[in-house]
Amino acid sequence: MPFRPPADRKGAATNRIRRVIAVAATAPLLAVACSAEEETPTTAADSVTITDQWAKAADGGMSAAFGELNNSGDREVTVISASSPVSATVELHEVTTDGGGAPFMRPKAGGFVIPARGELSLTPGGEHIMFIDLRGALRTGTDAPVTLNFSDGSTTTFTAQVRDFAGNQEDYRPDGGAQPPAHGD
Ligand SMILES: [Cu+2]
Repeated sequence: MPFRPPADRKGAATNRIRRVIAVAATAPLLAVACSAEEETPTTAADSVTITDQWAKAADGGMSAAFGELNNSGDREVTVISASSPVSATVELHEVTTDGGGAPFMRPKAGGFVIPARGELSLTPGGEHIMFIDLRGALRTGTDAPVTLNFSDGSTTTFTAQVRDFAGNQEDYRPDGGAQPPAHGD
């Protein structure tokens, strides 16, 4: 192809056409790849396992559950909510810091995302499953069942072992930390 200066509009148009042809040529390949993926329907619940799950012992009020979530699937999955018989309300929380550097926790916008073939650690001081308004004491050595609800409608239930744990008494700011200084979210 002969050299054309950048100002040559005909040359630019030719390049644009070549690009369209290139995209059209790859489109059938993409269609094949997509339909192959749809032939293996796995729910998020099928792909996710939890290990080392535990919950913090508490006399009442609030507590939390933790563990290692593992996604064996090829697509990222999202936990959008959780429930448990141990408390009236269960929330998906993250811990962040305010303008003064003080840690606090709040509902995690968008839920918990577990990357494809990846892991998500729920830890004290990090993302965790929050029990609010415990229906009774969570005693060490007992079990707390927790159900995770995924964005595709599937669910999985695991049992967290209740343990003594004294650390991480984060401030709870259900409004997302909108006290001054405001964060704008
Ligand atoms: Cu929390």
